[in-house]
Amino acid sequence: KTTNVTIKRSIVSSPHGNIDIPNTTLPEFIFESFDKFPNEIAVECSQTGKKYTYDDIRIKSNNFNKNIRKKLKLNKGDVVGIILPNVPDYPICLLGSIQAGLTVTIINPFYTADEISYQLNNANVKAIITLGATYSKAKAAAQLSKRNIPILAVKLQQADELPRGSIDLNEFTENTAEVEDKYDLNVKDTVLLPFSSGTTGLPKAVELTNYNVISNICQLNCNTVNHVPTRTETHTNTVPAIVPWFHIYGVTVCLLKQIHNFSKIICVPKFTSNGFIELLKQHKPNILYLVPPLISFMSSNPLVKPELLDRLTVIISGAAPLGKQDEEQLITKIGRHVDIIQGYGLTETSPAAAMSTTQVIKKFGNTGSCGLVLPNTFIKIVSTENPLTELLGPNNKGEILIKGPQVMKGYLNRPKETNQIFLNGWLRSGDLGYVDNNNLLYVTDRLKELIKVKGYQVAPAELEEVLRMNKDVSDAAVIGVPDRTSGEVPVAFVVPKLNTNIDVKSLHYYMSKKVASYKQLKGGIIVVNSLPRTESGKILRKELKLQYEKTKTN
Ligand code: 4UV
Repeated sequence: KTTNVTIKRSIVSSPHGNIDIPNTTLPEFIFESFDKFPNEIAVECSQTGKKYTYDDIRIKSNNFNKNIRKKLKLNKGDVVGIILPNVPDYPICLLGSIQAGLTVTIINPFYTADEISYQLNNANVKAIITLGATYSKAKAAAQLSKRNIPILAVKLQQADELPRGSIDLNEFTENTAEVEDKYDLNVKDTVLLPFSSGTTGLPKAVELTNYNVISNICQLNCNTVNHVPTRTETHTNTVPAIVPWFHIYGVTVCLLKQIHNFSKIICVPKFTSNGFIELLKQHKPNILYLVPPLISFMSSNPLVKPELLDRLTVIISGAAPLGKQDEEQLITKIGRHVDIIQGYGLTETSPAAAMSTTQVIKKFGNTGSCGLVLPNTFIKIVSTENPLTELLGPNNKGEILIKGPQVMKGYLNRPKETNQIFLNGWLRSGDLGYVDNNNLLYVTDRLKELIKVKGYQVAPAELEEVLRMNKDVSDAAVIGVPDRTSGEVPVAFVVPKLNTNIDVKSLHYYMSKKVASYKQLKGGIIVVNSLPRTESGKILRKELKLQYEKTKTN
C-alpha cells in the first residue's frame, strides 16, 4: 500500500492533461495547411538573402521526393546524409527525403572527414547532400568509409559554380518527375537519425519516427501550455534559426515546429557576433531560440542594445543548464520583462520532455527550472543506487526517467545499448534532478559521461579513442570541466607509451586535424603515468575530476 502512495507521488505528469497526436506522416503533418500563406516567406537566409515561400517549400520538396526516387533509385528506408548548415534548402531536402520514404541522418558540416565518415558508416548512408564548399570533405569522408555514393550539392546563391563530380540539387527540385505516386509510409517509420552518445560510449544513431517528431511538435504547441506564441492564424512570428538544424533542438524546435507554425524563419548558416547584431537590426525577431552561452553573450555584449530587441517577447533556452541568475541578468539588461523559458530534453526524446510556460513565470517568477512535464509525458525521479526499486518524492534528487510518445524507438542496430538505456520501459536520461512541490523540474547535474560544449554533445569515449590512436599515447581519459563561455570544455589525461614523451602542443595539433573545433581539448592535456580504473577496467572519472581540481589549485 505504502509503495503505491510513493509511486503516485513520484510519477509526475502534465497538469494540462493529454492531447491527441495526429496519426500521419511528418511531411503530411507539416504541409497540411501550407495553403494558408502560400506566398509568404517561410525561410530566408540572413547571410545571402536567398529565400523560399511556403509554396516553394511544398513544391520543391515534392519535386525532390520524386527525383531522388527516380534518378538515384533509392528504396524505402535507405538513409540520406544531410551535411548542411542552416540554409533555405534544408527543409526541402529533409521533407522531400521523408516523403520519398527515406530516413535522414543530420550531420554537422563543420565535422572533419573522419567524423563524417563515422556517421556515414553507422547510419549506412546511401546518398549525401552538402554545400559546394564542403563537397570535397564529404567526398573524402565517403571514400574513407568506402562508399561510392552520389553527392548532391546546394548552391548558396543561384550564380554559384558547383564542384565537378557533384550533382546540382536544383536538378532535383526545379521540375517534377514521373514516378509512382503512392508510397507505403507508416507513422512508426524511422524518419530521423540524429546521433547521441546516450549515457555512455560512442555516438549512436537515434531512431526517431514520424510519430515521435509529430508528438513533440504538438506537445510544444499545446494551447493550454502556451509557452510561446504558438501556431498563429497570421504570419507574424519572425524566428531566427541560430541553433543548428543538424542538432535535435535545431531540427525539431527551430525548423519543423516553426514551418508548421507559419513562422518566418531567418536562418543563420554560421553564428558570428556581428551577423547576429545585424540580424536583430534588420529582422526584429519576436522569438529567440538560444543556448545558455548565447544568453550570456546577449547579457554581456554592449552591441546587443535593448532597442534592437523591442519586438522580442520570449526567449527559449535549452541543451544545457541555465541558472536563475543568468535569466535575471538578461532581463535586467533588456530593461523590461521578457519571458525566458527553459526547455529540457535529449536527442532520445525528440528532444523536449519538460518546458517552462508563461503562466509558470507569472506565478513563480524566474526559477532557473525547466518547468512542467509536457502533455502525454511522465517523469519520475529514482535513486541512483537503486533505480529499479526506489522512487523519490518531491525535492529529492535522483536520476530523471522519462516516458512519452516522443521517446525514441531505440539506437539503430544497437540492441544492447537500447536495452541498457531503458528501465522497464522508462528512458534513463543520465541526468540528476528533482521536482519541487509546484511540479517544476530542476536539472542539477549530469550522471552520464557526456560533456556539453556550448550545448553540443562531446562524447569522452570518442575523444579517448582518437587520442589512443596517436603514436605517442598508450592510454587516455577525457572529462568535462566548467568553462565560463562554453559551459563545459573537455580535458584529457594521457599516458605516454613506454620510453616516449608526449609533446602537448603536437597532440593538440593532431586533435585539430581529427575532430571538430568544439571538441578540442580546450581545458588542457595533462600527462600522467597511469589512469585510475576499476578492477573491470572502467575509468574512474570522478577521481580524475578531483585530480583536475587539485592541479587547478596548485
Ligand atoms: O541529446 P542532447 O544534445 O539534446 C539536447 C536537447 C535540447 C533541448 C531540449 C528540449 C527543449 O525544449 C529544447 O528547446 C532543447 O541538447 O543533450 C541532452 C542533454 O543535454 C542536457 C542534459 O544533460 C541532457 O541529457 N540538457 C538539455 N537541456 C538541458 C540540459 C537543460 N535545460 N538544463 C540542463 N541540462
